[in-house]
Amino acid sequence: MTSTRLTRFFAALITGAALTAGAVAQTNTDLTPGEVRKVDTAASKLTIKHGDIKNLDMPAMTMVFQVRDPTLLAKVKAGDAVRFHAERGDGTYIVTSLEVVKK
Ligand SMILES: [Cu+2]
Repeated sequence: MTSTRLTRFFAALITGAALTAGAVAQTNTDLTPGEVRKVDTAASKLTIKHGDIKNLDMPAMTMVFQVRDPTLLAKVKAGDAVRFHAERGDGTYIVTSLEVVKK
């Protein structure tokens, strides 16, 4: 590798790392409506009563999700209406993005 190619390689690596958190949401941005039932900050988990999740082929239900980015938990509390995106992973379901629906 020339030094220029090496530089590009590392630039790509850094960019890739920065994008990892949002990458899934970028390729599939389906947002599902839901209502937060419980926020478990210690375990980085959210209980959400959710509508149909098209990308997971899941009907409406109330269930526990793992949260990829624990800082998301600071934005919500029980009773909040939200829209979120979830992915399958590590034998569980992971919320990858979340926004509070303003009333
Ligand atoms: Cu579910």
